[in-house]
Order: sequence, then structure tokens, then C-alpha cells
Amino acid sequence: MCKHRNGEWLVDQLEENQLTSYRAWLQYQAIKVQSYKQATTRYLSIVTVTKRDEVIDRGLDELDVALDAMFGYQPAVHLADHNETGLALLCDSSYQEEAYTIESTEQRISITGGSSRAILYGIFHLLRLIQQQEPVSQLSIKEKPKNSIRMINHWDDMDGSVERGYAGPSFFYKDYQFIKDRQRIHDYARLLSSIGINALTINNVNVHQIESKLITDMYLADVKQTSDIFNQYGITVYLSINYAAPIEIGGLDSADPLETKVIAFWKETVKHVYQKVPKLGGFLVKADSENRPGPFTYGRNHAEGANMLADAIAPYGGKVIWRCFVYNCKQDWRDRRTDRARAAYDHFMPLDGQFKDNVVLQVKNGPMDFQVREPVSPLIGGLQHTNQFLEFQIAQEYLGQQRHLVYLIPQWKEVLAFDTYAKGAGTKVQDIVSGDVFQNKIAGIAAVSNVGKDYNWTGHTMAQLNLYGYGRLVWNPNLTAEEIALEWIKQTFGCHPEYEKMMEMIMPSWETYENYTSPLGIGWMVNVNHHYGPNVDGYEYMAWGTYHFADREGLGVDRTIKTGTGYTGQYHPENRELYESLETCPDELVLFFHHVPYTHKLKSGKTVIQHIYDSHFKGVMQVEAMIETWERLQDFVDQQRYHDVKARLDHQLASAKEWRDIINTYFYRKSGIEDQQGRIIY
Ligand code: GCW
Repeated sequence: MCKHRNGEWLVDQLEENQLTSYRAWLQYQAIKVQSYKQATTRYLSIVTVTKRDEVIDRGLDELDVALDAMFGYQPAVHLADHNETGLALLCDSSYQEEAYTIESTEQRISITGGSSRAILYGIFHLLRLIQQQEPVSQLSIKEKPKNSIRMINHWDDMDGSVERGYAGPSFFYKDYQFIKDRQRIHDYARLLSSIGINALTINNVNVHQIESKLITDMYLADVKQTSDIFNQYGITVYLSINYAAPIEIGGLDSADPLETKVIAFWKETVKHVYQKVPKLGGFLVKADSENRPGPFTYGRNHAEGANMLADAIAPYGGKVIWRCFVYNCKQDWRDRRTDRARAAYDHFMPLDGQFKDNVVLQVKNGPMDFQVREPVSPLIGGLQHTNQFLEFQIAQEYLGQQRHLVYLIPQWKEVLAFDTYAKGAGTKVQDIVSGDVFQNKIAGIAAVSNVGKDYNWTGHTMAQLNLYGYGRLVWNPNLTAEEIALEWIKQTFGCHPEYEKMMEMIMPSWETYENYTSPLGIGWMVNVNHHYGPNVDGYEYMAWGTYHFADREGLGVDRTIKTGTGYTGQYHPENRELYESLETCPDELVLFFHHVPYTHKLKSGKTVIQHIYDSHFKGVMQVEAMIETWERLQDFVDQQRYHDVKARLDHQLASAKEWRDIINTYFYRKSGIEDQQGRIIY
């Protein structure tokens, strides 16, 4: 009987040409350059390992499969304390838990890690270098992650759908059951581990009726099995829970966090959950948000709500991750004083310092909701005595839904590099969320997943890059967007210099998307509910708090202290002044902070209306350029991936034209101002 090797892709439903896409960045293409092959394999015929456990074994599997595929052999593995030659995997308790080094000498490469997980990361690092055909004879690498928790949040529902999913159905659930064949989960865990992800929620933050039962015996055995798989790859599983579980599954008439019977319900429930799934990381909670239940119903605040759960879960080392996406989603559009952007700060700032040690507040990167352009949430840098996670969205809900090529790392890098001035100049977001600035006990970054059951995981082949880049960036925020894209290209497509032309498509793609969609930080202008495609007034007269206020004179939201909603007052003085004044407010956010006439002159020298016209014409041309670049790669990329990307780019162009014409026409008709260049506007 043929021995199953864990590192191997086993999905038998896929055709060979689809498998290439499925392998994503773990292609391990055969390396034919003889000199490189010799210089590398001389280190890798024997692997010495000081101890074995399930995590190290996954690393050994990976080496087995990777070396076989790249060089045509499998290394011999010895259990020994010491070896002068070959690859040595060593554990060193003086290292931080996830830190590792990779050192080469004449005869030997050693990967030394503070834990089995760190060694696994070291193995993936070495394989990443080899895939890129980087020399390995003089390595002196020291790595430790900037963020101790590097998490992905799934918005998968148990009916098999994925909220804001653009890559097919869930590969966790179907018809209210866990999918029995777990191979896909193994493969996913490998991909995540290879980029350093160490935490995962497996169900949607909107926890509906059935999903509320994930913490009951109906599903706990499946949760345990899932958790076991991820644990082998160094990943801890968390569950999203329903705040009203005491009512929904406990039969109580209340979920009031201060009521004894509610407290008792959670204590019992959590105890039982940890008996069944001892390695569960904890709970993620969306409470009092978009019609989800929460402590507000009982006149309690969010610290009271979260702390009650935190007490219940603390004996097991569990964490409560509490989302700050709390705002009034039943706003009257006529009411111009209520400002959704203010909501997270207004709700949570007064509670700073009141949360228990095992509670983390999870804050979306912007104050609204994952738009193409937003300022950084003032809660980051506001909160000083509370554990916090930053939340990004890898799923491209408002950024082309994985039908448009949009590289998200440049946007996230801007967020991470943003100076909050919380402790004077240079207090960057990346140092706050890592816990360095305020010495937080729990710190890190989470992001909404972009994967599904599609053969290539992400719908758009190029969207694999956003998942890859997310992991790499949260491990090390100092990597440049270029570095990340380039290493992804080489691993995903190959080392031929021709592939590097993809950089011309990838690097400007965020700016391109911004150019043809909503301008200057105003956001939205999308169709209601599904959020795809242009609809300038889609949300204008609705209750969601997402308005542009365009009239015949101008547009934008006045969020100043002086004449507007006062949102700018949530920032530290330097940023407050920067945004408050129209003179200093950066062009790209001008409509987020100010209501201005169409004739207002930007720092670029253009008027707002001319900027709108120009950027929309330019955005479409940029997509045309992307297509030209891609077409030149036809002979180099396998047909499956070539056609997948080509079809999506063609769609992107059509969609970009629709955006251009609708936005330009709308504002031309509102303002009556001609395009200086006399281009076609309808
Ligand atoms: O942007 C909104 C999405 C919702 C999502 C919500 C959230 C899971 O449109 O689908 O719900 O954000 O982040 O909770």
C-alpha cells in the first residue's frame, strides 16, 4: 500500500491543470540549474533532528515532498543530538517561542528554533529561498515575528456559504455539517503555516442559529478534529460565538452579563467546551453590531459584556476577542450630526483600561468599513490600556470582489506606517498593534479570509498574493510591498525574469482601482447589499451611515470640529490639525473630512471635479495596460492560470468602464462643469 505523505496535495477532485493553481505558492517546481542543484542538495541529503513531534513531523513531510519535487530525492532523517553535515533541526529553549535562526557553515545548515513551530517556520523559510533559487551556502538569518498573534477570520456559515466570499463555497461546512473529507483543511493549514499564520477562527462573526451550537455536543467533536489538524501546523483554532447563546442554546430568558444564571451558563458551557477541545484559543465576538445581540440590550456596556466571558474562559487560558465594529445601522439619512465614523471610538474609548487581561479589542483598520481609502481608525493610538488587534480584510468586499486585480499590501503598509502620535512623533500603528508601545499582554493582527472551495482557493489567481502577502506582512511589517510581490511571483510562477513583468500589473493596482471607483476618500457608491459595481446613490438615502452628500455645488462629509461632526477630534493633536484644516488635509482623504465645492483646488493643482474626470479616465487606461502586460506573458504561464487571469482582467476592464462612465456622468450632471479635456461623458 502506498504510504500517504502529509505534505502532498491530495485533492483528487482536481484535474492536473487545476492542481498547479491549487498549489499556490508551494509549487516546488523541478530545479534544473545544475550548479544550483549541486550547491544546495549537498546540504540536504541528511536531516538530523533532536526531537520529533507532530509539528516537526509536518516540517519533515514538507521537506520530503519539496525536495522530491524540486530535486528528485527524499532526504534521510536521523534522530540525533548532533551532526556535522546536512540539515540540522535544533530546538533551543533560550530562543523566543516563535524565533528561529538559519545558519550555514561549509558542511551544514542548521535551523534552530524556540519551539517546534519555530522550526517548522524555519523549514518553510528555507524552502522559500530554494524555490527562489537563492544561494543557501552563506545563510545567517535571524527571524522573529513582529506580531505574536497572526490570525485569519473565516466568515463561513454552516450552510456552506461564505459571507463576503468570492472563491466558491466553504471548505469547512456543507449542509450544516463539517465536510467529512478533511484533506482540503490539511492543505490549507500548510499554506497558512508557510506564511506564519498561527491563529484561525473557523466560523462567521455573524453567528446564526445553527452556528450557535458549535459550542455544544452537536459539533464539538468536529471542532476538536479541526483544531487537531491546525495544531499540527502550529495554528490555534478559535470559535465565533453568539452573545445570545444563553437564550438560543441555554433556554434562558436573558443574556444579561451581570445575571447569575447567565454567568453560570457561560462557566458551564466553557468548561464543557474545553473538556472537549482543550487547545481551543478562545472566542471571537461580534456584539451589538449590525443587528447582532449584545450587552446593550440589558443596559450593560461592552466591558461588562466581554469581562463576563473573559472570567469564564480564563481558567483555560482562553482569550475573548471582542470586535469594535459597533455603530448605529439604523440611522436617519436626514440626520447629519450622527457620524458612523465616530462610533467605534465613542463606544470604546471611555472603556479603555476596563477590560480584563484576556480580552482583546479587534479594531478595523479604518473607522468605516474596509473602503478603498479611509484614514486610520483613531482607536488605534487612542486605546492605551487595552489589548488590541488590528483587523484587515483580505476578502475584497469593496475592492473588486476578487474579480478585479487589487494588491492590498500597499494599502496595509500605509496603515501600519501611519504615525498616530500617541506617544509623540513616530508612534506608528505597527508598533502599537504589536503590543510594543503600550506593553500589551495580547497583541496582533487579524484579517478576514479570502479563500473558498474554488480550485485555486481565491477565485482570482492574483488574489492568492493578498493571502500570501498578509501572512508575510504581519510577520514582518518592514518587508516592502515589492519584496513580497516578487517572492510570491517567483514561488507561484517560477524564477524566469519574464514573470517579473507581473510587477507592472500588481504594484499600481490599488491606485488603479481607486482611480476608477469612489474618489478622494469618500468611499461606497456601490450597489446595496452585494456591494459590487457602481451605484453613486446606492446608500445615499439609507440607514447605514454611508453618505457622500453630493449636490450641485459639491460633495464630501464635513467631519471637522469647527463645522462638522467633530470626528477629527478623535485624533491626537498633530493628526487632528492635519485633517481639520482643508489646507493641510491630504488630497486622497479630502472628501472624507470635508465638504467642498467641485471647484475646490486640490494640492495637485486640479479642481475636485477635474480630478474626478481625470482619475476615472486614467483608471481605465491603467487596466488596459494591465491586460497588455498579461497578454505578453501568455507563452510563459500555464494555460489554466493564464485564462483565469485573462478572463478576469477583461471583466475588470468592462467594470472599470462602467464605473468611469457612471461616476463621471453623475458628477457632470450634478455640477454642470465641463471636462477640460472634452472627453466623452454621457
Ligand atoms: O462590511 C460589513 C460586511 C458584513 C460583515 C460586517 C462585519 C460579517 O458587509 O458582511 O459581517 O462588515 O465586519 O461584521
